[in-house]
Amino acid sequence: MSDSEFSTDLANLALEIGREAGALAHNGQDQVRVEDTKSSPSDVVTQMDRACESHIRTRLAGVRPDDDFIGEESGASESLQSGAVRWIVDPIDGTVNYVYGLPNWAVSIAAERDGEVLAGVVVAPALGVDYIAVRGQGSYALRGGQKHRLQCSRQDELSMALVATGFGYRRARRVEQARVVSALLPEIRDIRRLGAAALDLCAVGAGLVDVYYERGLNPWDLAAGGLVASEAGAVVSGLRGKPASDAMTLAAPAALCEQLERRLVELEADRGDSAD
Ligand code: LIP
Repeated sequence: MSDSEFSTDLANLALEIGREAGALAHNGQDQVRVEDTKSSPSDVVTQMDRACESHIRTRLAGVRPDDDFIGEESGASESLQSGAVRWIVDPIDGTVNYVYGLPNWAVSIAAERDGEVLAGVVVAPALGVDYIAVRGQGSYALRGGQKHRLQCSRQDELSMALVATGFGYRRARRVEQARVVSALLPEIRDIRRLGAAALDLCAVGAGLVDVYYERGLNPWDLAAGGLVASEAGAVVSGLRGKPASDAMTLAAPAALCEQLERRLVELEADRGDSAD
C-alpha cells in the first residue's frame, strides 16, 4: 500500500468514526450535563465529551489495536513506537457552544505518524458539514452529499482581513488576549470569535475568514483543522519561524501570514509563560 493510500484509509476511518461520535453528540445535545471543570469554572467537561471520546477510542482500538491515542478528556496511552500511528482527538471542540445549544462545535480526529499529521477530519453535524484532509491530497468540505475542494482566501491586505481568534479560560491569559485584540481591531476588517479552534482553522481553509490566530491551543484543537487549512493553501505556523503550538497558532494565506505575524510579534502576543 502506498503512503497516499495509507493516509486516505486513515482519513476515511476517521470520518466514519467521527460521524458516529458527531451523531451521538448531536442527538444528546438537549440532554447535555456539565460533569466537571478544568482550568477554570468556565472550562467545562460534559458527559457527552466523555461519551464521545470513549466511543472514538474504543472504535479506533477495535480497528487498529496497535495505534497510540491522545484525547482531550482521557489523556494519552503508553509511549509511541517509532512509525506508529497516533490518533489525536478532541471529542467536542467548542464545548461551551455545545452546552449553550449553539451550532459551532465539532468532533476533531487526526492521525499522526512520526510527528506528521497524515489525515484529519472535523465533523460539524449541527452545521451540516464535515471537513476532511489528507496530507498532499488537498482538503474538502462534505455537505449534502457534495464534495467541495477547499481554497484559502486570496486576501493580501491585513487592513481588509476578516480575522478569527479565540481566548483562553484563565483570567491572566484573557487580559493579555484582550490587549492584543483591542490593538488589532482598528487595523483589520473585523474580528470573528466562533468558539471552536478546529472550525476556525477549517474556516481559513474554506475562505470563510481570511486569517485565524490564537494562543493556547492544545494538540487536539490544532491537529485536524491545521491540516485542513494547510491542504487548502494556508500557512499554519507559530511566531518567529516556530511551528504552530500552544504558544501561538496562525493560519493564513502566505501574504497575510507575514503581515499578521509581524504585528503579533510587535504586540508581544505570546508574552508570558504557557502556565498563565
Ligand atoms: C475551545 C477552543 C477555542 C478556544 C476556547 C476553547 P474547547 O476548546 O477550540 O478555540 O478559544 O477557549 O479552548 O474547550 O471547547 O474544547
